[in-house]
Amino acid sequence: MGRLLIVSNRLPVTVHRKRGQLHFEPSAGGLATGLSSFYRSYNALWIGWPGVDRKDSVATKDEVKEKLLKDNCYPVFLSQKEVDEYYGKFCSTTIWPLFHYFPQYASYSQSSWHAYESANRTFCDAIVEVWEQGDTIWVHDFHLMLLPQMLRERLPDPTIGFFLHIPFPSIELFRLLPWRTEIVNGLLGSDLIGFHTWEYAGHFLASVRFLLGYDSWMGKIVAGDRISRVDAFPMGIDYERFAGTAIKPEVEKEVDKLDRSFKDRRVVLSVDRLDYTKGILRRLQAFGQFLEKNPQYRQNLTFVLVVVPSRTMVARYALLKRQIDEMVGAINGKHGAIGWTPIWYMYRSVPFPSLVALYRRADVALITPVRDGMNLVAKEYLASRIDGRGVLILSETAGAAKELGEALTINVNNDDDIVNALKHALEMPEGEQAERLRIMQRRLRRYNVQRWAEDFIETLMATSRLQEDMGVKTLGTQTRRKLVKCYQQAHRRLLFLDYDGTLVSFVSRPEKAVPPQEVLDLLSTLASEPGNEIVLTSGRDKETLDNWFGHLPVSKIAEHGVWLRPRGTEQWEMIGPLTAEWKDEVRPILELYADRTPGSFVEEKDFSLVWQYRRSDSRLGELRARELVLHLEGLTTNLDLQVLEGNKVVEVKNSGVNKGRAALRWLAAEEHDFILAIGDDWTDEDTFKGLPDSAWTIRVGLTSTAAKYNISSHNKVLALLHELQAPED
Ligand code: GDG
Repeated sequence: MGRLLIVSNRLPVTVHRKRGQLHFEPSAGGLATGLSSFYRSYNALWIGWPGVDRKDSVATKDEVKEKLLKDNCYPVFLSQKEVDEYYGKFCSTTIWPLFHYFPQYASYSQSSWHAYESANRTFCDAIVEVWEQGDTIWVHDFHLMLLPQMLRERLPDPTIGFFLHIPFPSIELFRLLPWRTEIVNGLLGSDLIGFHTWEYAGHFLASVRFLLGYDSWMGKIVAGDRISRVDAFPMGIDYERFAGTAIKPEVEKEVDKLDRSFKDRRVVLSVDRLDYTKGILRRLQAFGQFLEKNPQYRQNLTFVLVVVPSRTMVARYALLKRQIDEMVGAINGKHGAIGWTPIWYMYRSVPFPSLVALYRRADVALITPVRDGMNLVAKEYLASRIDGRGVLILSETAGAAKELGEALTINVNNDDDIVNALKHALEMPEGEQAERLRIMQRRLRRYNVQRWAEDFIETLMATSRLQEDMGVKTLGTQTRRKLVKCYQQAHRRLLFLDYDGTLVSFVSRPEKAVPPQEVLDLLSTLASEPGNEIVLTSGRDKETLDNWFGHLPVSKIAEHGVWLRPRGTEQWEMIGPLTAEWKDEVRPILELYADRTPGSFVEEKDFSLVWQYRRSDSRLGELRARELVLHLEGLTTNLDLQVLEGNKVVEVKNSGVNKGRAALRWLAAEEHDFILAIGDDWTDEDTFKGLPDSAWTIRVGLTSTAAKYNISSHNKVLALLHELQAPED
């Protein structure tokens, strides 16, 4: 494998200018701290903004670049104005509130969207500069959601992974974004898209289905001729760094110092960036109520509130800061006493050893975000509890709650919930604390940040290999040329062509898929070519096929092989003796499912019944389809029927009838020196399997198949058929 190019808005190193000198300092934040140990152990280059203005002098930029390169970092220079518009506005006041379920705070401005596009393009240019064949690109977070698609357009066949560190919201919120389609398309440029939880991944898949109509199967989305995989990778922490630091003498000293200050008091701790998503005001309110309801804890309890300054230039954050200041003042004023301040409030970033010492001394960590992609502080607190004591209280709306089932989880909007959880935590027997901690620590130690990153990269590689395997089966230019040549050199040619999904795309109502003139002309030309026999192999009823294609010199197979009509004949033939009495028993069952599933309906053919759910909500449809198949299974064995689940349909028909069996009729009739079959679903698999080895078989859509080749869409089928008619070179 080549290098790993990690791309994020900020580099793990930030450059400051102090008194004319450049200073290089580690960046704050979960991503930078979490991944910095991993990337140093890997053959990696980290690409991002170092905090330096693009308008700075060439000499400064050269110096920054040179120094950063020594640390395997590569700078993307953005101007302050760009950063203000792209980060300060689009990222902070559009994406951030909307994705954290604060739509009322989201603003939508065309100019900041343009800045976002342009910043993504600047990142793209920087990556194109350094990318080499074999490098893998891993893009991080909501600042760069357009980047994967931009890169795919500029680089030859790159492997691209994307990880979103914040929640992906439900479609009901995501659809509010004016540029939702662009964002989804941008992300789909990736081979692998990772989220912290399956809930977020599910929301993304629902948005893809809603906006672009692409379905997914086991987290795989087929978009055009590529597959994007979506999966959950709950980000871990550098466990040993916290557990190891917690026993260091300097931390012991800090803990002793804290002990002297707090004396025997119990300590509750919270650590957050200043942000309305973190639920700081609600937490303070609940803490005030706790003191009121539990006077026995007055004088005996201290709440250490660490708030790290953030986005201070945004008005909403400045306001929040004032509100926190006021509320802390009010609670301390109301409950405090000489020698006891209920809330210790620190509005600053604390040095790492002090942070770990606080984790170690706190009896309870009170982490109550309104929404949080993951929340690493919760995990860090647990890792630092080397003494086997301590209780974590965590909002159920933090991604971390999905993994930390042994924490006390609360609904942040319910003050009583927080008050009760605090009491529960403070009174929890030590044995229970140790047991809960032990289970969570074991999990965090195993799936640490290193494992998380490796897991992501391994899955990305597997997806990329899958893409390659698909590529091998995908009908490429050379194979297509060979096919066309074979066709042109042959004298007796037999072509089996499915209709829906193969010559035209699917539409919501089957009767609307009237063949376009282009398809009719194409079939007419192919069918009139001397030596050609065209067989339309459809699931449709014979009347529809006669209406649409009756005037063309083509043969037809209707109802997936029930009826055959060789060209030039007057009558349809039935494939064998079939019965239809069973329909009276089966129809009411299908109708029941049609009533229970909005948008679905029952289609009746001579010898089959079909429940169609293409227009239904796809999750509900799939659930009902499974139920229906189970429901029908017992019944149909007695009646000699088969139940088949297809592309948004469940079909019931007589056993032993299929397109493959029908196709034999033409194979037996005469010798052919060129046979081609193209189809898009399971009903065509019988045809592929029934044809001789020499036949060309092609499945539309990038799914596994008995056909020799895949082709991505019906448009490509039409292009291929047009090519067949072109004169030989
Ligand atoms: C995103 C998502 C997701 C905080 N205060 C101090 C300090 N910190 C360190 C913590 C922790 C990190 O900052 C904050 O972690 P978060 O999990 O809150 O993450 P964010 O970077 O804000 O943001 C979040 C995360 O990405 C990872 O995917 O969990 O949901 O919003 O590591 O220790 N460090 C020091 N002093 C402090 O005062 N030294």
